Amino acid sequence: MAALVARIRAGELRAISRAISFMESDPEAVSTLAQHFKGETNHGVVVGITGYPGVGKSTVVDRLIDAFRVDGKRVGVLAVDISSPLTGGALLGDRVRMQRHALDEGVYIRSMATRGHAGGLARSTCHAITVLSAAGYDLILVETVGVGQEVGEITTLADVVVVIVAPGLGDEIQAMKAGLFEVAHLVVVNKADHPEAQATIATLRRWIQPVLATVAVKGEGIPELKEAILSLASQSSASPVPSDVSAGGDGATT
Ligand SMILES: Nc1nc2c(ncn2[C@@H]2O[C@H](COP(=O)(O)OP(=O)(O)OP(=O)(O)O)[C@@H](O)[C@H]2O)c(=O)[nH]1
Ligand SMILES: [Mg+2]
Repeated sequence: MAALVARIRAGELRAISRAISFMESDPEAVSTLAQHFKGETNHGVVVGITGYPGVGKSTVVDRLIDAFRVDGKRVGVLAVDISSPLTGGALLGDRVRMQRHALDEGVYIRSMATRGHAGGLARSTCHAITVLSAAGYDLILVETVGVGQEVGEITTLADVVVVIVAPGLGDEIQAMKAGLFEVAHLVVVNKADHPEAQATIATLRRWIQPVLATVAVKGEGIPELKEAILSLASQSSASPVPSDVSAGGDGATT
Protein backbone atom coordinates (compact mmCIF):
# COMPACT_ATOMS: atom_id res chain seq x y z
CA MET A 1 0.00 0.00 0.00
CA ALA A 2 2.89 2.39 0.78
CA ALA A 3 4.28 1.74 -2.69
CA LEU A 4 0.89 2.51 -4.21
CA VAL A 5 0.72 5.76 -2.26
CA ALA A 6 4.18 6.77 -3.47
CA ARG A 7 3.12 6.15 -7.06
CA ILE A 8 -0.05 8.19 -6.51
CA ARG A 9 1.98 11.10 -5.16
CA ALA A 10 4.20 10.84 -8.24
CA GLY A 11 1.05 11.30 -10.31
CA GLU A 12 1.16 7.89 -11.96
CA LEU A 13 -2.14 7.49 -13.77
CA ARG A 14 -2.40 3.72 -13.34
CA ALA A 15 -1.78 3.96 -9.61
CA ILE A 16 -4.49 6.61 -9.33
CA SER A 17 -6.99 4.41 -11.17
CA ARG A 18 -6.08 1.42 -9.03
CA ALA A 19 -6.51 3.33 -5.81
CA ILE A 20 -9.89 4.70 -6.83
CA SER A 21 -11.11 1.23 -7.87
CA PHE A 22 -9.76 -0.19 -4.64
CA MET A 23 -11.67 2.31 -2.57
CA GLU A 24 -14.86 1.70 -4.53
CA SER A 25 -14.82 -1.99 -3.81
CA ASP A 26 -13.01 -2.45 -0.50
CA PRO A 27 -13.82 -0.58 2.73
CA GLU A 28 -10.53 -1.77 4.21
CA ALA A 29 -8.59 -0.11 1.41
CA VAL A 30 -10.50 3.06 2.21
CA SER A 31 -9.35 3.19 5.81
CA THR A 32 -5.78 2.15 4.98
CA LEU A 33 -5.41 4.78 2.29
CA ALA A 34 -7.10 7.30 4.55
CA GLN A 35 -4.30 6.79 7.07
CA HIS A 36 -1.77 7.72 4.41
CA PHE A 37 -3.62 10.82 3.29
CA LYS A 38 -4.62 12.01 6.74
CA GLY A 39 -3.81 15.61 7.52
CA GLU A 40 -3.29 16.51 3.88
CA THR A 41 -4.30 20.15 3.54
CA ASN A 42 -2.97 21.20 0.19
CA HIS A 43 -5.66 19.96 -2.14
CA GLY A 44 -6.86 20.87 -5.60
CA VAL A 45 -9.81 23.11 -6.26
CA VAL A 46 -12.90 20.95 -6.57
CA VAL A 47 -15.40 22.30 -9.10
CA GLY A 48 -18.86 20.77 -9.36
CA ILE A 49 -20.41 21.08 -12.82
CA THR A 50 -24.06 20.21 -12.70
CA GLY A 51 -27.24 20.66 -14.70
CA TYR A 52 -29.90 18.75 -16.60
CA PRO A 53 -29.02 16.08 -19.16
CA GLY A 54 -27.81 17.48 -22.45
CA VAL A 55 -27.22 21.11 -21.43
CA GLY A 56 -23.57 20.77 -22.44
CA LYS A 57 -21.78 19.92 -19.18
CA SER A 58 -19.25 17.59 -20.81
CA THR A 59 -18.58 20.05 -23.62
CA VAL A 60 -17.92 22.81 -21.08
CA VAL A 61 -15.67 20.49 -19.05
CA ASP A 62 -13.78 19.52 -22.19
CA ARG A 63 -13.13 23.19 -22.99
CA LEU A 64 -12.22 24.03 -19.42
CA ILE A 65 -9.56 21.30 -19.54
CA ASP A 66 -7.99 23.13 -22.49
CA ALA A 67 -8.15 26.46 -20.70
CA PHE A 68 -6.55 25.17 -17.51
CA ARG A 69 -3.90 23.21 -19.43
CA VAL A 70 -2.83 26.38 -21.24
CA ASP A 71 -2.09 27.77 -17.77
CA GLY A 72 0.01 24.69 -17.01
CA LYS A 73 -2.47 23.36 -14.46
CA ARG A 74 -3.09 19.63 -14.05
CA VAL A 75 -6.74 18.65 -14.31
CA GLY A 76 -8.64 15.65 -12.97
CA VAL A 77 -12.16 14.97 -14.20
CA LEU A 78 -14.75 12.75 -12.55
CA ALA A 79 -17.79 12.19 -14.74
CA VAL A 80 -20.40 10.79 -12.38
CA ASP A 81 -23.20 8.71 -13.82
CA ILE A 82 -26.16 8.33 -11.53
CA SER A 83 -27.28 5.24 -13.45
CA SER A 84 -30.80 6.45 -14.04
CA PRO A 85 -32.79 5.98 -17.24
CA LEU A 86 -32.52 9.75 -17.69
CA THR A 87 -28.79 9.59 -18.27
CA GLY A 88 -28.60 6.40 -20.31
CA GLY A 89 -25.74 6.58 -22.78
CA ALA A 90 -24.18 9.66 -21.25
CA LEU A 91 -20.96 7.93 -20.31
CA LEU A 92 -20.16 6.87 -23.83
CA GLY A 93 -20.59 10.42 -25.05
CA ASP A 94 -18.32 11.75 -22.28
CA ARG A 95 -15.59 9.29 -23.13
CA VAL A 96 -15.67 9.98 -26.84
CA ARG A 97 -15.71 13.73 -26.37
CA MET A 98 -12.84 13.85 -23.90
CA GLN A 99 -10.80 11.15 -25.63
CA ARG A 100 -8.58 13.75 -27.26
CA HIS A 101 -7.03 14.46 -23.85
CA ALA A 102 -6.04 10.82 -23.37
CA LEU A 103 -2.42 11.37 -24.39
CA ASP A 104 -1.98 14.38 -22.11
CA GLU A 105 -0.17 13.30 -18.94
CA GLY A 106 -1.57 16.33 -17.13
CA VAL A 107 -5.16 15.19 -17.50
CA TYR A 108 -6.90 12.35 -15.70
CA ILE A 109 -10.48 11.45 -16.66
CA ARG A 110 -12.62 8.85 -14.97
CA SER A 111 -16.25 7.91 -15.31
CA MET A 112 -17.89 6.82 -12.09
CA ALA A 113 -21.18 5.07 -11.47
CA THR A 114 -22.97 5.52 -8.17
CA ARG A 115 -25.27 2.53 -8.61
CA GLY A 116 -28.17 4.59 -7.47
CA HIS A 117 -27.92 4.15 -3.71
CA ALA A 118 -28.23 6.93 -1.19
CA GLY A 119 -25.08 8.88 -0.54
CA GLY A 120 -23.36 7.07 -3.39
CA LEU A 121 -22.16 10.21 -5.06
CA ALA A 122 -20.74 11.66 -1.88
CA ARG A 123 -18.87 8.54 -0.87
CA SER A 124 -17.22 7.27 -4.03
CA THR A 125 -16.61 10.73 -5.45
CA CYS A 126 -15.12 11.90 -2.19
CA HIS A 127 -12.63 9.05 -2.23
CA ALA A 128 -11.65 9.80 -5.80
CA ILE A 129 -11.19 13.48 -4.95
CA THR A 130 -8.88 12.54 -2.09
CA VAL A 131 -6.74 10.41 -4.39
CA LEU A 132 -6.58 13.10 -7.08
CA SER A 133 -5.64 15.69 -4.47
CA ALA A 134 -2.83 13.49 -3.20
CA ALA A 135 -1.68 13.11 -6.80
CA GLY A 136 -1.36 16.87 -6.97
CA TYR A 137 -4.08 17.84 -9.43
CA ASP A 138 -4.68 21.57 -9.34
CA LEU A 139 -8.28 21.33 -10.54
CA ILE A 140 -10.73 18.51 -9.99
CA LEU A 141 -13.83 18.87 -12.14
CA VAL A 142 -16.81 16.77 -11.09
CA GLU A 143 -19.60 16.47 -13.69
CA THR A 144 -22.94 15.33 -12.29
CA VAL A 145 -26.47 15.45 -13.58
CA GLY A 146 -28.39 17.95 -11.47
CA VAL A 147 -31.35 15.87 -10.45
CA GLY A 148 -32.43 14.38 -7.16
CA GLN A 149 -30.25 14.36 -4.09
CA GLU A 150 -27.05 14.68 -6.11
CA VAL A 151 -27.81 18.39 -6.18
CA GLY A 152 -27.28 18.66 -2.47
CA GLU A 153 -24.40 16.21 -2.35
CA ILE A 154 -22.27 18.15 -4.78
CA THR A 155 -22.24 21.15 -2.49
CA THR A 156 -20.65 19.11 0.27
CA LEU A 157 -17.81 18.10 -2.04
CA ALA A 158 -17.11 21.10 -4.23
CA ASP A 159 -15.38 24.40 -3.47
CA VAL A 160 -17.19 25.95 -6.41
CA VAL A 161 -20.52 24.78 -7.84
CA VAL A 162 -21.32 25.71 -11.44
CA VAL A 163 -24.91 25.14 -12.57
CA ILE A 164 -25.35 24.98 -16.33
CA VAL A 165 -28.65 25.59 -18.06
CA ALA A 166 -29.57 25.71 -21.72
CA PRO A 167 -31.92 28.26 -23.30
CA GLY A 168 -35.63 27.63 -23.00
CA LEU A 169 -37.87 28.72 -20.16
CA GLY A 170 -38.94 25.19 -19.25
CA ASP A 171 -35.48 24.26 -18.11
CA GLU A 172 -35.09 27.34 -15.95
CA ILE A 173 -38.33 26.76 -14.12
CA GLN A 174 -37.54 23.10 -13.59
CA ALA A 175 -34.13 24.00 -12.27
CA MET A 176 -35.63 26.54 -9.90
CA LYS A 177 -38.08 23.99 -8.56
CA ALA A 178 -35.32 21.48 -7.98
CA GLY A 179 -33.38 24.03 -5.96
CA LEU A 180 -30.54 23.91 -8.44
CA PHE A 181 -29.79 27.60 -8.35
CA GLU A 182 -29.66 27.65 -4.57
CA VAL A 183 -26.50 25.53 -4.63
CA ALA A 184 -24.85 27.52 -7.44
CA HIS A 185 -21.91 29.85 -7.01
CA LEU A 186 -22.09 30.49 -10.72
CA VAL A 187 -24.88 29.99 -13.24
CA VAL A 188 -23.92 29.43 -16.85
CA VAL A 189 -26.29 29.65 -19.80
CA ASN A 190 -24.63 27.39 -22.35
CA LYS A 191 -25.73 27.13 -26.00
CA ALA A 192 -25.79 30.91 -26.09
CA ASP A 193 -25.83 30.55 -29.88
CA HIS A 194 -29.47 29.45 -29.53
CA PRO A 195 -32.05 32.06 -30.63
CA GLU A 196 -33.74 32.04 -27.21
CA ALA A 197 -30.50 32.46 -25.28
CA GLN A 198 -30.60 36.22 -24.78
CA ALA A 199 -34.10 36.05 -23.31
CA THR A 200 -33.06 33.27 -20.96
CA ILE A 201 -29.96 35.16 -19.82
CA ALA A 202 -31.97 38.34 -19.22
CA THR A 203 -34.62 36.47 -17.23
CA LEU A 204 -32.09 34.69 -15.07
CA ARG A 205 -30.15 37.88 -14.37
CA ARG A 206 -33.27 39.36 -12.81
CA TRP A 207 -33.18 36.59 -10.20
CA ILE A 208 -29.57 35.65 -9.76
CA GLN A 209 -26.02 36.89 -10.19
CA PRO A 210 -23.62 36.11 -11.67
CA VAL A 211 -24.94 34.55 -14.89
CA LEU A 212 -22.32 33.79 -17.54
CA ALA A 213 -22.97 32.86 -21.16
CA THR A 214 -21.03 30.23 -23.10
CA VAL A 215 -21.05 28.57 -26.49
CA ALA A 216 -19.05 25.58 -25.38
CA VAL A 217 -18.87 23.94 -28.81
CA LYS A 218 -16.91 26.98 -29.99
CA GLY A 219 -15.09 27.70 -26.74
CA GLU A 220 -16.82 31.06 -26.36
CA GLY A 221 -17.13 32.35 -22.81
CA ILE A 222 -14.80 29.65 -21.47
CA PRO A 223 -11.94 32.03 -20.51
CA GLU A 224 -14.42 34.12 -18.51
CA LEU A 225 -15.81 30.99 -16.85
CA LYS A 226 -12.29 29.86 -15.96
CA GLU A 227 -11.49 33.22 -14.39
CA ALA A 228 -14.75 33.24 -12.44
CA ILE A 229 -14.04 29.76 -11.08
CA LEU A 230 -10.51 30.68 -10.02
CA SER A 231 -11.72 33.87 -8.40
CA LEU A 232 -14.39 32.03 -6.38
CA ALA A 233 -11.90 29.31 -5.47
CA SER A 234 -9.47 31.82 -4.03
CA GLN A 235 -12.25 33.14 -1.81
CA SER A 236 -13.00 29.67 -0.44
CA SER A 237 -9.41 28.48 -0.17
CA ALA A 238 -9.78 27.58 3.48
CA SER A 239 -11.95 24.57 2.73
CA PRO A 240 -10.61 21.33 4.17
CA VAL A 241 -9.82 18.06 2.50
CA PRO A 242 -13.02 16.01 2.18
CA SER A 243 -13.24 14.38 5.55
CA ASP A 244 -15.41 11.30 5.19
CA VAL A 245 -12.55 9.37 3.62
CA SER A 246 -11.72 8.14 7.10
CA ALA A 247 -15.22 6.89 7.78
CA GLY A 248 -14.45 3.37 6.65
CA GLY A 249 -16.65 3.49 3.60
CA ASP A 250 -20.01 3.92 5.26
CA GLY A 251 -20.41 7.38 3.80
CA ALA A 252 -20.80 9.21 7.10
CA THR A 253 -19.41 12.71 7.20
CA THR A 254 -17.83 14.18 10.27
N1 LIG B 1 -25.53 24.65 -30.28
C1 LIG B 1 -24.79 24.27 -29.24
N2 LIG B 1 -24.73 22.96 -28.92
C2 LIG B 1 -23.99 22.60 -27.86
C3 LIG B 1 -23.26 23.56 -27.09
N3 LIG B 1 -22.63 22.90 -26.09
C4 LIG B 1 -22.92 21.60 -26.24
N4 LIG B 1 -23.74 21.41 -27.31
C5 LIG B 1 -24.26 20.12 -27.79
O1 LIG B 1 -25.23 19.63 -26.89
C6 LIG B 1 -25.19 18.20 -26.84
C7 LIG B 1 -25.03 17.73 -25.40
O2 LIG B 1 -23.76 18.13 -24.94
P1 LIG B 1 -23.05 17.40 -23.72
O3 LIG B 1 -21.81 18.17 -23.43
O4 LIG B 1 -22.94 15.95 -23.96
O5 LIG B 1 -24.13 17.64 -22.58
P2 LIG B 1 -24.15 17.04 -21.09
O6 LIG B 1 -24.83 18.03 -20.26
O7 LIG B 1 -22.79 16.60 -20.68
O8 LIG B 1 -25.07 15.76 -21.28
P3 LIG B 1 -25.28 14.53 -20.27
O9 LIG B 1 -23.93 14.13 -19.73
O10 LIG B 1 -25.89 13.48 -21.14
O11 LIG B 1 -26.21 15.00 -19.20
C8 LIG B 1 -24.04 17.78 -27.76
O12 LIG B 1 -24.56 17.41 -28.99
C9 LIG B 1 -23.21 19.04 -27.86
O13 LIG B 1 -22.48 19.09 -29.06
C10 LIG B 1 -23.35 24.95 -27.47
O14 LIG B 1 -22.77 25.85 -26.86
N5 LIG B 1 -24.14 25.23 -28.54
MG1 LIG C 1 -22.06 14.72 -20.00
